[in-house]
Amino acid sequence: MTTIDKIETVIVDVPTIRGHVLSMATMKTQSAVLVRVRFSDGSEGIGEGTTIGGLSYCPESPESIQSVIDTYIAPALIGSDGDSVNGAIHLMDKLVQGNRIAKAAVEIALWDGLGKRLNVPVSQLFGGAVHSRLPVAWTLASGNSETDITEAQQVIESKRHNIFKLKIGKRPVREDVAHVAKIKQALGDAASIRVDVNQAWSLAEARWGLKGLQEVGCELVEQPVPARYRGAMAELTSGYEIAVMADETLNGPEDALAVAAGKSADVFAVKVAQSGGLRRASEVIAIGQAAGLGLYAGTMLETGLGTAAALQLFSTVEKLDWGTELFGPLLLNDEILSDSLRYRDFCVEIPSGPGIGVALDQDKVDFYRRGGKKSLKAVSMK
Ligand code: MUC
Ligand code: MG
Repeated sequence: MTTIDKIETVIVDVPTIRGHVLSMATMKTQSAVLVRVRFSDGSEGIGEGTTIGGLSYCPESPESIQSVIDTYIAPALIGSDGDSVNGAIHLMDKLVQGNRIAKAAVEIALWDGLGKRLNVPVSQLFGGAVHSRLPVAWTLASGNSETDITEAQQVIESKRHNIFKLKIGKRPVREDVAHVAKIKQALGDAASIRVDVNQAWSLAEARWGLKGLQEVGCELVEQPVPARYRGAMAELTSGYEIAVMADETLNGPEDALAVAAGKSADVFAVKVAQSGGLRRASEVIAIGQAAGLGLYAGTMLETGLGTAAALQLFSTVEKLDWGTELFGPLLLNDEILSDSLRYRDFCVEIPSGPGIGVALDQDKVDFYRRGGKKSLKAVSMK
């Protein structure tokens, strides 16, 4: 039996290419928890657990993710069967409540190790890829309409993206709608425009917001109201033509079932980290499919590592009605993989090697490692 010998974690703090302005925080750095699992036969697997804006996005932080893995998950898994990813998932669920991102980081490393030992990509462990590349959106979040328009025009020109998610919710609703209108007008039919409010609106604000957004040609609104207001999400979903997408409200299969049963969204933003790993994300996908909802591959702005893991899973999903936003590594000022993921022709290519199909550049990991010589400030927010 191949057993789990060692689980190591490190936090890397990598600067972003520009300030990423969200309703709850402005990111200038992305902090990712990288996991390396060493197995008894000498093989290894790597994983990533990442959140957004410290503790401003969800109840897990980079520091809590690392601490949960080091203190509770690693000691429990050492010595157990390295080939039984399901066994590890059950053990983690038994010993650790919540903390889905921490569990996802370890689970990804276990799938990676298993795929490498079997010499197959992780997509094959989920039944096989049906896509070799997937459409990929870009987020416009500089905080300035003119800068966003220039940025969008550049990436359309270079055929990198023609789907844009605009981050709104920080300014008054009327100003946000005007900002979206300006960008839609400048880009015209060359682009699909969607917005993410990151829970910032009350129901009353959201009613005005959705009305205004659909009038200016925006196609979708993500998480307009707080995650716990599923009734408000249901009212907005049935009350307007514009598609409503669930993000923060969707933490694993149980939430997916509740959102589907309550008709609280038209679309699921499926996030591997938020779901609790690749297995749980595949269950969220299955619930969305069974309920006839639209699917979208979401991101926690992971580095290339976590992004590649997500690509392995989403390459197996036949219909991703709204595409993906798996652009995380492009928001970072530096690459921590030895070979970058490839973005071209408005798509991201699925890595084809064994496991999740990517390797870390160890020098870069050492360079950006928290506590290392070049350590950046932990979380840089406004
Ligand atoms: C979110 O809330 O969806 C995903 C893309 C992006 O720019 O921010 C995230 C988080
Ligand atoms: Mg979102």
